[in-house]
Amino acid sequence: MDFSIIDFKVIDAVAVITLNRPDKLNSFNQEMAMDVQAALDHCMENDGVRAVLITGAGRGFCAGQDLAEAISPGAAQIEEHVETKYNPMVRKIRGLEKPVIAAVNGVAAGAGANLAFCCDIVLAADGARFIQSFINIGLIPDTGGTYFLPRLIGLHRATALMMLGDKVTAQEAKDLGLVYQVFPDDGLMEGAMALARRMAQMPTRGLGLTKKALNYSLFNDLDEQLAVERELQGVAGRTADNAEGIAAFLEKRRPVFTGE
Ligand code: T3D
Repeated sequence: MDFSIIDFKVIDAVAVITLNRPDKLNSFNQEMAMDVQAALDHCMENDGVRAVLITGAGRGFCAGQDLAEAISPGAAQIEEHVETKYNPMVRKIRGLEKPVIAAVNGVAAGAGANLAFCCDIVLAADGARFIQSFINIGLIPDTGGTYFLPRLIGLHRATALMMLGDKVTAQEAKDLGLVYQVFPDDGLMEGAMALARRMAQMPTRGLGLTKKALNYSLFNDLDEQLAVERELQGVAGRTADNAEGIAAFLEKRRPVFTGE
């Protein structure tokens, strides 16, 4: 597929989406947001993609909205901007029934930080930084931040990060539970690709259904969630990968999952 801003390639069933405006720390202009949305659609529609990796070119991951292209203060269109540019990316990442890994290679600010936090697994380079920088320009956190952050780290910590706009290091983010693993700066992509390749060989439907169940768990009560587990287990239990997993166990061999 051809994109105007992002770099997109599929390697060993891993779709690698590289935000590619390095001179602007990969901040989101309109074209890049539309590219990311189209790339996520492609990942959803294409069975050859079994895991997705999002990263940034150059020294930044993503500095959020391109402030040179921001809607002028007070303009009525800002709601539409959020609805058409940022909200679809969050919905597509959470709705994609395949694992989405963020490999945060450098600074992740504003919508860039929250784009990472709505992914399934967040990896970071040692030198990466996360900033809820919205308040520094008088805005509120968007791109799902007010939904995910309090659920990930608790209300008070999320409030402090969002109200103060303080920089969080990769290690601090790991200690907070926002990042799964921190790599040396020059080892991030190798580590991230190894994880993505591993996940691309796993039972894709099982991973997707796990993600779906976790999405529901963010707002369900226990009884509702038990019902979700029952229903989705029924789906997982009828996949070819479930049959292969059991057969491989009984035959004492490594399973070969096809994602079906
Ligand atoms: O309008 C709507 O739809 C509302 C939605 C809003 C969503 C949001 O994301 S709001 C938050 C927007 N983002 C920010 O406020 C972050 C602004 N950037 C920064 O605070 C800093 O750049 C960083 C802390 C991210 C990194 O600092 P540093 O010192 O490492 O780099 P730098 O020198 O500030 O930036 C390097 C270049 O990138 C520089 O360009 P230059 O001078 O070399 O030509 C800088 O202007 C550019 N850059 C960085 N962030 C942005 C940007 N250009 C446009 N927009 C940016 N967000």
